[in-house]
Order: sequence, then C-alpha cells, then structure tokens
Amino acid sequence: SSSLASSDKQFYATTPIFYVNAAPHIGHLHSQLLADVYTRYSRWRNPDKGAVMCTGTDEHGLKIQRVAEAQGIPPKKLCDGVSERFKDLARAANVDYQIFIRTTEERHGRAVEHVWRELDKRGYIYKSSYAGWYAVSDETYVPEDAVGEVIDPKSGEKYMVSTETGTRVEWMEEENYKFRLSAFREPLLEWLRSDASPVQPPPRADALLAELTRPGNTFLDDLSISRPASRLTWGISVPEDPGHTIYVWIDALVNYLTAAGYPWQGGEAFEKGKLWPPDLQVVGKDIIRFHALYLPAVLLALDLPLPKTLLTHGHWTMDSMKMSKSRGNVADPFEAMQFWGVDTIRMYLMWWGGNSGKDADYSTATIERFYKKDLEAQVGNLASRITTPKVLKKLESPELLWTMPTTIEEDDKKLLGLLQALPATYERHLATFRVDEAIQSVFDAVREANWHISHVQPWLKTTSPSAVHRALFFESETLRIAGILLQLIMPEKTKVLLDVLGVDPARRRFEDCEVGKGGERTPPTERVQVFPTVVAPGSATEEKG
Ligand code: ME8
Repeated sequence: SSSLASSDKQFYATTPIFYVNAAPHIGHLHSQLLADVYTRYSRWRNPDKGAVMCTGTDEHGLKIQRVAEAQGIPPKKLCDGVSERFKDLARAANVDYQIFIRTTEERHGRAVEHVWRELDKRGYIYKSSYAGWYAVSDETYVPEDAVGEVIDPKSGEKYMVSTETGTRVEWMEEENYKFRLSAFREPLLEWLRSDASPVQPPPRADALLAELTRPGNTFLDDLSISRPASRLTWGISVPEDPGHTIYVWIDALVNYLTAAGYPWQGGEAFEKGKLWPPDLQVVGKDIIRFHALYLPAVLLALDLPLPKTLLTHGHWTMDSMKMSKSRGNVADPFEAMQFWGVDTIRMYLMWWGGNSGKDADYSTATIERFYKKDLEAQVGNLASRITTPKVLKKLESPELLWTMPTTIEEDDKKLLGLLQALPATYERHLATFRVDEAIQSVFDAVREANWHISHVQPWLKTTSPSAVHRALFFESETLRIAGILLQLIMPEKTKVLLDVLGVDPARRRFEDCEVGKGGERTPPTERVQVFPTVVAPGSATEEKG
C-alpha cells in the first residue's frame, strides 16, 4: 500500500544528510535524485497540495573532528566548504530542494537540545558506562560478535574491523548516557510488520525483521547517546552536562524534525503537522537501522507521528566495491554531468540504479552504451524521424498530426495498446518505488514506435497518405506522452522535446497523456536532434576514429 497520495498535508521528502568529510559522489546524487523525482511527482499530481524536499549535511562527530585535525583547519571551516559542494551538486543536477539543513545551524542545536530534554523528562535517558568497539568511519558502536581481527598485509600490524563494513574499530571505555531503546522493541516490530509497510522495498524490511528476531541480536539494546567531551568536542553538548557531547547519530536524525520546524515555536509556517511526518525518506541501504529503528523509537518516545515510507536504495559500486568517500573509489558527479549532460546522468542513475534491490556498477562504458542505445538510438532517433520536414510535408493536412486515424491497422494495435496503458503502468511502478521499471515502460513504447515507423516507412514515395498519417500520428503521440511522463526524470530534455513537438506548456499534465487528446499544435519546422552523438573519452569508438 503506497502512502504517496494519502494525506492532506504538504508532501515532505528527505534525503540523508551527508557527512562533510569529503566531496560528494554519484551515490549522494542518487539519493538526492530519488527524493527529487518523488517530490516533483507529488507536485505534478497534486498541484494544490504543496511539496517540500529537504537535503543537507551532517557536520558533527568524531569523523569530521579527525578529518579537520588532519587537515589542520577548524572543523567549522571544513564544514562550510564541503557543505557548499552538496548545495552545488543539487543545483547542478536540477534537484529542486526547498530546505537545506546543516547540523551546525543554531536552529538545529535548539531542536536537538529540546529532544534531549523531552526524552530525559519522560524517563528515557539514564547514565551508564560503555565498554566496547566503535567504528569512527561509520560513527557507530559495533557489537562484540560483529568484529574480527585483520592483519595489514604490508606492515603486519594487527587491528580489529567491523565484519559488516570492513572499517576499523577502536576500543572505548567510558561513562555515557543511554537511551532506553529496548522499551520500544514491541511497537517497533509491530510498525515494521504493519500493512503500511513503511520500509521499502519489502525484501529489505524482511531482512531487517529477520535480523532483529535472530537470537542474540543487539540492535534494540539500549543505545549510548553521548560521548565524553574529552574525546568528542565537535558536537552539541548534553544540556546541563557539558562534560558530555551528544552522539552524532542522535544529533543527525533530529535534522528531519528541525527542518520541519520542531519544536514548532517559529510561528505558523512551523506548526506541528504542516510538514511532519515525512512522506518519504530516502536512504542508502547502509543506514537502514538508524532510520528504521532509532529515529522511530525517538519519535515514539516523543509521541510524534512516524514517517510514512522509508525508501532504501542499493549502492553504486566501482569494480564491484561500494563507492565510498572514506575509501576514495568514487565517481565525480560534476564531471559526469558536464560531459554527458545533466539529464543523461539523471536518467542513467534512476534507470540503472533504479532500486531493483541490487547494487549497480558505475562505469563510463555503461553510460556510453546507455546513451547510444537508449537515448540517442531510441528517443533521439524517433524525434529526428518525425520532425523531418520532408516527411511531415507528406501529411495531407497538419491537424492529422494530432487526430486519431479512423481505421486502426493490425500493425498499430500493439503500439496503441502500450500507449493506452502507459500512464497507469508508469504510476503503478512509481507507487511501488520502481523508478527503473517506470522508465522501462516508457522505453517499451518508444521502441515499439521505432519499429512501427520503420515498418510503415512514411518517407517512401509509394507510402499511402493514410499510412503516412498513421505513422506520424502514433509516433508523435508516443513522443508526446513519453515526454510528459519523463518530465520528472529529465526536466530539461523533455522541455526541448515537448517544445519542438509544439505541446502547449499548460497541457503537460498527467491527464494529458491520453492518446489523441493532446490538442492542437504547431507542427515542427525543423529536424531536431535531442541527443546528439557524443564520443566518450577513451571509448572504443573514439579509438577507431
Ligand atoms: O551516513 N551508492 O552520511 P554519508 C549509493 N551522515 N548511495 C550512496 C553511496 C553509494 N555508493 N554512498 C553513499 C551518513 N550513498 C550520515 C547520514 S542521516 C540522518 C545521516 C548515499 O555521507 C546513501 O544515501 O556517509 C547513503 O545512505 C548516504 O549517501 C550516506 O552518506
């Protein structure tokens, strides 16, 4: 059951807030894009409701503190610089966010302190001591049974790593505050199992539930939520106890509340219920536990409504290794967009990494193949074929371009069927969070239209006027409907395409996707190349000359 259209309040989508230890990569862009696509979708389908997308940066914690120390700069300076790069990324990728949140902002500090005091007042915080492993790179405590010893092949040094992520862990022994996470075990399990299926896609919810119910699992044990200030200075102090700093994940998870105006003291725009709860939270599969357990537990403790959908996505890999800032095997999204164009990269990420549940391997060769075979040879080719003036002139009159033929031939039936079903198919895939399948359904129609035009051959002298009509009508309807539906994914390219086709900007709504109902338009006057030939650097094509 999808929650996408279910409430009256404004649609609210979030991305993780990203660590500022290094520049953004393709993986971060992927999360921003998913949130962008769904926010555009909500706005497009429910124009009166309003839709807000939030992204931002996670700036506190030991990891950032250490990177700043290593670079010999104050942490705030590191944060200011890298945070701007995440804004640049959204801007460059045409990600239409409304709120950008930084955890070093004063409003966020106030929200975090408020959450702490409320949890404390309600008896969910107690003082305790912790002795165990901590992974700085993941900013997380690691249970005893999830660490293992490795030996550095070069230096022979022995050290402990998290067996889940492979990152190094350190032994910590200290006094700190704990959150009574264990008190929420039953309500959390109930929520995860509920019909609303908050964790998407469902296999990831099943995996989490299986893990939680495994004997000896510690995910729902009480959680350390502070560090001694002697070790962690770069963070928000525990209210009334400056000897302790709030654990960075508690700090970070509150960002979604801060952005929605919590504790709702900022006037009407920040009333409780205006934005909260999020309709969609996009996260990578690496941080499911924090969003599916810790955040909901804190919300339950505060008596606040829980997010509707947690959309988890797989990882982009390079040569099958997770792209990661700490590891340094990353692809630069700015370079990729510069070379291939913003919409090509938007499409590539949403289609190839489109949440099938699998990881996807990123490479220039796969982008090139995708560009040539799908964008250039399918959409581009169809657009150029039906905008060729010589062919258009063969139409007996221009309005035939948007007028359904009175006789449908055997050869038209498959394409007509695909087009009639397409809007609903597309939406059904979006509702189940399969952006890849949604895009695929559009391309199935485009591919069929290319077959249709090759078969009818309107450019031949011998082709009858009615066959010319059928070809130009069906092919331009395909492009019109494909263009309207793909606006969410390729806002710029589809604008070019729909403009060339003469589609009225007021008639680019979902309701306009019906075959033959596109209305009058000015026929194209010159042949258009929406996806010109691009030669990738170092590609086989280039080498051949
Ligand atoms: O975890 N493929 O920040 P982070 C796809 N600050 N997506 C990827 C990816 C990859 N290879 N690598 C990263 C943090 N991502 C915390 C989050 S939220 C309250 C705090 C995306 O900078 C993906 O969404 O390590 C992943 O969950 C997120 O970036 C982690 O970014």
